[in-house]
Amino acid sequence: MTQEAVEKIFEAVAETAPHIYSGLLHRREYIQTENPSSEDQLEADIWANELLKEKITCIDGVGEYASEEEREVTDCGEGLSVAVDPLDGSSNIPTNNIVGTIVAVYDEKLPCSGRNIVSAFYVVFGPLISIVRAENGEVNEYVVEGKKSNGIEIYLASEGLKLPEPKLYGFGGNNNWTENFCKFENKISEQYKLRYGGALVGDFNQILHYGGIFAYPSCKDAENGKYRLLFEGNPMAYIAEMAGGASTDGEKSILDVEAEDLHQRVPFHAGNTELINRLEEELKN
Ligand code: FBP
Repeated sequence: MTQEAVEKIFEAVAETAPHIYSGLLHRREYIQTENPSSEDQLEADIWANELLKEKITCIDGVGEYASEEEREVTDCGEGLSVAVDPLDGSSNIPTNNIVGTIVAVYDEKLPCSGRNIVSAFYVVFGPLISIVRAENGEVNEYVVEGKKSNGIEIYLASEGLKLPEPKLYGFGGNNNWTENFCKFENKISEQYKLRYGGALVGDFNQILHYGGIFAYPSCKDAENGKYRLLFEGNPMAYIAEMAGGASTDGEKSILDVEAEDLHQRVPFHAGNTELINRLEEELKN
């Protein structure tokens, strides 16, 4: 039953992706509302959430739907809990840079630990629509093609993705880093090439493909960083770890961070294991 429901959730997200992509054109304006994390919302944020919510809540085997755009969890029956960031990096929409969708499927009521994830995936709206999916010890990448008939075609693009030798780094929040994180960044910047695009999906995706480390760390003005644990931190940490890498909140795997609040934030670092170990050492000093 669980696997059947996970499959349907994946299909629902894949089917919705081309609609979200093509619908962005007329929904690029900010509206007068904020999400539960006090961030301004675009029309596209609300609309993408409604599309995904409608498709996911009617799946047999889904018990809860939660969104970065909604304050409360929606109860929709018995079964898995689905946490969605409908449009990650939406401040990239007005400038036409990368955005995406992040989905975490938990086998426990929310809020719960990242150790309860049974599947995680993210959609990248880039030159192509791709989906990276982690489950049962494997990370695969798919390309989704929307058809004129409103149907979709899904192609398996890469099987068993593993983080290669490190090449890149990308760190958010640079004007407020702590002293220890600045020291770490100084060393890393001498060894690796910087790439930062302002959307977790795009920034993490290039680390997954080229190797390296991505972080939005604890900052002087935001001790817990920027990312929401249940919607962003956990699913990306789960994917990084399943691809042979590691994640940390600075001390331990993000998957071991206790979840107390639906919208709680977490300092996020993920990438090749040796770099995550070096970072943890540096932050201890
Ligand atoms: P949302 O757009 O879903 O709120 O995500 C937050 C986010 O846009 C991340 O995708 C991105 O990595 C980060 O904020 C960018 O932050 P900053 O503007 O500080 O670089």
